[in-house]
Parts: sequence; structure tokens; C-alpha cells
Amino acid sequence: MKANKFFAIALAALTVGFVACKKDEPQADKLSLNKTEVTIAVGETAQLTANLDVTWASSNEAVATVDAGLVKGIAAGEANITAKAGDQTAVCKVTVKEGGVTPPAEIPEIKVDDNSLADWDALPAEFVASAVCPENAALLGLKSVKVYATEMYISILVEPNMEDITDLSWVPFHVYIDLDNSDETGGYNDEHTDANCDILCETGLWSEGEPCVYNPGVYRWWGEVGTTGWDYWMEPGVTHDASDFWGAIIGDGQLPVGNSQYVDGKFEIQLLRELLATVPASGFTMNNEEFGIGFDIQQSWNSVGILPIGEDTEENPGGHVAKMKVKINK
Ligand SMILES: [Ca+2]
Ligand SMILES: [Ca+2]
Repeated sequence: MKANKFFAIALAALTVGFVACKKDEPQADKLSLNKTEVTIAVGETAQLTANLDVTWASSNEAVATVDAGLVKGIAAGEANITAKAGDQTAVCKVTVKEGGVTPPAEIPEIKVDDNSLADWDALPAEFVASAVCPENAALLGLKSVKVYATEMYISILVEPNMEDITDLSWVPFHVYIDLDNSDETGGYNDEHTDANCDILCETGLWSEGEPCVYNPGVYRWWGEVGTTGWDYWMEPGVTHDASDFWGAIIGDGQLPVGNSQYVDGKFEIQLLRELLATVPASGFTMNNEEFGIGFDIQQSWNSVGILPIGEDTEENPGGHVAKMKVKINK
């Protein structure tokens, strides 16, 4: 037993000796901070902590203040926050940026089965692309549209102008998409100035007087670049059935994760992004950063509204403009 005890003490001494010899090991009484650099927006705070009792000071209180280690951004600029304990000091460099530069960590999803537009209202403005019809547009049938894209969905909130939508027996609504954000693919449609549409979703918003589920046929571009030439997903001439071109929309019993919905005079529509580009026959790759999108609404198969649209002027009669650019939030 004695021998074992001695061995244990010797081992402990050896271990202590070994630790003491490691020069890089921080000493318990050496002042250190949890952060040596931090970036915050104006109005934001960041908490600094020290391993010792310290007094705090800011080199520039017009940029950042500090109280018990809590740093607050006052104005854009740089400041050093100094912690002092006895004769030791430690510094954290603080960079303060203009407000709104810190994106929320979470990318929310729109719900299209909640009978509510509150989810749209809650989206940070910088996440959403939007277009509003000017008062002097040539066509006034679409008032406004918002588009919000995530890695999963393209969510659309569109408001028709009921003064121009008078025949609710069948109201076609088209979504034109430049999937790859490239003018080298896709073709012409007469609603927008950029001839680069790769796919077209087509169905109605109302049918026989009732708002209906937006459950489109999906057509792809088969023509020469910049010319006309729409057809189903399947190659032209190939016999197709409904399953060849469904799929971009979710809901209506196709996938149990959403729907299109008529709420407060607006339609919430959700397209499943991957299905737009992964249908085998499509041949398109969807750009993972940005895409282009445009819309029209019709009466008796004539457009009465287009978005985006510009002012109707002598230089640009009809106010035709390029499709909206939408970035994918992730
Ligand atoms: Ca909703
Ligand atoms: Ca294209």
C-alpha cells in the first residue's frame, strides 16, 4: 500500500510540474475578455465579460458606450473598450455600423394555409422584392405584388385591381420566370422587355365567380433564344398527360405543405422552387442566388394588368420594363 501511495504522490507531483512548465497556459490572474473584437449596428448591444473585477471605459463615447461591460452602438465608427483591473488592461475593438446591417439569423417561411397576411407583414423589407402599379400605367389590373424566395419556396402575394377584373368566370394569371437569371436562355413574351423567360406557369385566380386554387400548368421554353416557342415540359410532339407539367405549385392535394389562398383581396401563392428546375425534361438549372419574375392577369385572354410595369410615356408606350429581380434568402 505504501509503495502505491508514494507512486500516486510522485505522479501527482510530476503532473503539476509538467503543467507548470507549459508557458502558453493562461494564468488565472491574467486579465482577459470574452471578445477582443465586436461589430454591432447602431442601437444594438454586445455584452463583454472579464475574468477579473474591472472598470470599463470607452475611447469614444460618441460611437460606443459601455456600462458594466454592456457595449451599446451610438453612431457608426470605431471605438476601443478598455477593461482595467489594477495595473492590467485589456481592450476590445468595437466597430459600429449603420442600423439594419445585421440580418436576422432565421429565414422564415410564408404560410399559405393560415388565412392571414401577418406573415408577410413580419418579413424584413430587405428580404422581399415588390412592384407597385403606377397610377398612369397603361394597364391597371394588377395593383401590387410581393415576392419572397427561400431555398424551398417562391412565395407570391398579388393584389388584383377589382375595377379592372369584372368577369370572374375565368381569370387567367401567368407567372413568367427567368430561372437561371440569364439572357442566354429563354425567350420572348410580350409583357416584359427582357426576352429570357424559361418557364411559364398558367392558370386562373377565379373560376365561375369563386377564387380558386392556383394550380398551374407549367410550360417551358423550347424555342430559339429570344423568340417565341412555349410548350409543355415534355418535348414538343411527345404525348403528354397532366402529370408532365404539374408540380410547381404546392397544395390542392399535391403536397401536404401549403396552398394558394385568397385573403383580404389578395392571393398568396407558393411555388416549390426545386420543382421548377428539376423536372427531367426542363434542361434548366435554377440560379441559386437570384432569378427574374413577372406577372400578368387577363380578361377574355387579353392582359389587363402586368407587373412590374412602368409609367405609360411617349418614350415607353405601355410602360414595359424588365422582370423583377428576386434574391434567394438563405
Ligand atoms: Ca399567410
Ligand atoms: Ca433565362
